[in-house]
Amino acid sequence: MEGYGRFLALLASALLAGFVSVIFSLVWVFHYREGLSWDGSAREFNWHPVLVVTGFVFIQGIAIIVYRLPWTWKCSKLLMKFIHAGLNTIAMILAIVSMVAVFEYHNARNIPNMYSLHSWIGLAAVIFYSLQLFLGFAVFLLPFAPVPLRAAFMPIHVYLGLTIFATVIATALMGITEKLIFSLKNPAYSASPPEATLVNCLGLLLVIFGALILWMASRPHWKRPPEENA
Ligand code: ASC
Repeated sequence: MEGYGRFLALLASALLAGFVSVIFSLVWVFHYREGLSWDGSAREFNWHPVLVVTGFVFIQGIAIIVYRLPWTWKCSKLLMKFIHAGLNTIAMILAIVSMVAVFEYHNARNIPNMYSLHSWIGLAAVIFYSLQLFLGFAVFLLPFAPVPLRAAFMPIHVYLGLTIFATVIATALMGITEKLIFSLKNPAYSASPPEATLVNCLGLLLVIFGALILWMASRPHWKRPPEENA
């Protein structure tokens, strides 16, 4: 493989950025907020950033690049499709649970739902992601779709997948910003308290993670080599 060492260095960097993002989201909710629970309180809301960062960003990012891991090229294509679909299914479930946490918290506190741009784009991302998963399963995993249909749908699937992933990261940045403005009162966000610095760094890490995944996913020479009857 051309540039194997470079691929591994990028992969290690992406895994580190993703892993530290998850840790930062946990430090945020446990150290600076009230932790996690499922009782309609602000602690139920806190599942939202944790599950989005873990599932909708980190796991989705890994799902995108599984075909490009060179040591999987000797595994069957079907197995890799199941891993790709399985990781995306886990990410979808975590994204849905993360939204339920917000709705339950809002409803328990009489906070309006679905008014912010973050919520509009976020809900659209979850809907398109679920549609993408369903269509990908029907076209690429079930044995019914003819090869010409698979070939025609593939560029759309790749384009939609990368666009949804980038949109999810942009939406997470909006959500992080909203939450800091809402919850930092004394001292305010503008006074740069430690929580604000930590969470700004979380946003920066999400952008770095996204940039690395999109780079690895878009280099043609790191594609899984085509095989007969695949
Ligand atoms: C599949 C599969 C591929 C593509 C190809 C059409 O289901 O395994 O490699 O679709 O057949 O682009």
